[in-house]
Amino acid sequence: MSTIMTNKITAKQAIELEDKHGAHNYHPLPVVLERGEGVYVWDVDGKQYFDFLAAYSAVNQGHCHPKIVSALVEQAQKLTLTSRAFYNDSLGEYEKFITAYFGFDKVLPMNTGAEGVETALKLARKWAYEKKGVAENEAKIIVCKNNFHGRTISIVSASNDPDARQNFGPFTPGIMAVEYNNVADLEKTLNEYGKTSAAFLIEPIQGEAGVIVPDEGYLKKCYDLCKAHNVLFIADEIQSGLGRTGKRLACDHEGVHPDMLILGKALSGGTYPVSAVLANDDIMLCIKPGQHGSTYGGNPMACKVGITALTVLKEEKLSENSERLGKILLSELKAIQASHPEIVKAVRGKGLWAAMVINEKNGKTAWDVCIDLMNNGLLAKPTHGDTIRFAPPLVINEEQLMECVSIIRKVIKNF
Ligand code: IF1
Repeated sequence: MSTIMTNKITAKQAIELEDKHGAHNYHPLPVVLERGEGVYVWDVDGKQYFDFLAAYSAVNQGHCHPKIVSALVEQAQKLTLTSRAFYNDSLGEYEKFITAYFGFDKVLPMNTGAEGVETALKLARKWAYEKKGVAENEAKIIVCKNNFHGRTISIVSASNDPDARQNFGPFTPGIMAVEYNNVADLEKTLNEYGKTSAAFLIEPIQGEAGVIVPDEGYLKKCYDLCKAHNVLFIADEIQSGLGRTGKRLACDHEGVHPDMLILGKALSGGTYPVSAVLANDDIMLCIKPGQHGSTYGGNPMACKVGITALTVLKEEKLSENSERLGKILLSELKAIQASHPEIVKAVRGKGLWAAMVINEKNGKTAWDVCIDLMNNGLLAKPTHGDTIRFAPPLVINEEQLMECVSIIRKVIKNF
């Protein structure tokens, strides 16, 4: 029988092509994916994996969610992009929907998370000069150490990660950093710089730093301090939001309603770059026509996909599922730590978002654990060398979760 010639690429070919023709700005796990559905992905050889990274929480609704994909496909055959030079029939509907969903007067639609963060910083500065009365070019932005807010020059200007900053200077001025989960440090900084500070930008849980969950009440105390100093509290919920921590937003755990909310990633269910900044009129209307924008910002595709992704989140009760199964995940990971304390240094998490810190043992690292996990059908990736983040799609069910826990237990046991 003649072999059926397919133009299907092999894993080796795919990796070689990327190595030869692509920038080397990543070091991916050696797996070449071809298809995704729900909690599963398949590689080019047909091997199935649990995706325990969910594209860093962009596919909370599961890979290729049928409702989100059909919203994308339907709009793609109608009208994909008008630019904001003209109105279209989708943007107003989306703006009404998302501002009602999160309780803000207005939204400024962008595309990537970093653009959302940059937009929030520009809004905060504008507000500081035009509403708070800070002297021109004096406005300060306060961030937290070990933050991750994206890769643009102003955002890495706020980073203390050498890899993010090395040889990308000179950096944007007017940014100060305080210790995360340390109210006194923020209080000290606000007492000294509060008068010229525009905003405090924070991840309610620090993702890239390794799922760092602050003490109960930390967010609320920071919010109250910001209010006392007339400084805007900006929540970067690009990764922590949209059900990941077991609530609609991580801020919801403490009943904090931020002055500005930044969303991205799962705002499209992983089908299209969609980000958003939400705020009330006193902040949002500081930006006038022609003072900010983006070619694709608020395009009809993003609007239809955004409405559907948020609807799926609510209709399928994904935050509730994340809360319930997250408790099981955390207790199971802590049980694995208890059985192998020499390998597992720490376990942290909230909702379906956890991190396991690995003790390097005879030269084997978290990366090696991820390779073993991959060989056992579960994909996860380390951050900062020794920490493995676990973040499955929020559509996972208890049976699938327990199967993943047994894979993790088996790999740690054999480590
Ligand atoms: C990469 C990290 C996670 C984010 C928060 C803004 C952004 C991100 C809290 C910017 C993006 C992504 C970037 C992606 C990997 C991933 C990541 F490892 F880089 F740090 F999730 F932790 N705020 N995070 O987490 O959003 O511009 O990327 O849409 O750079 O490899 P973006």
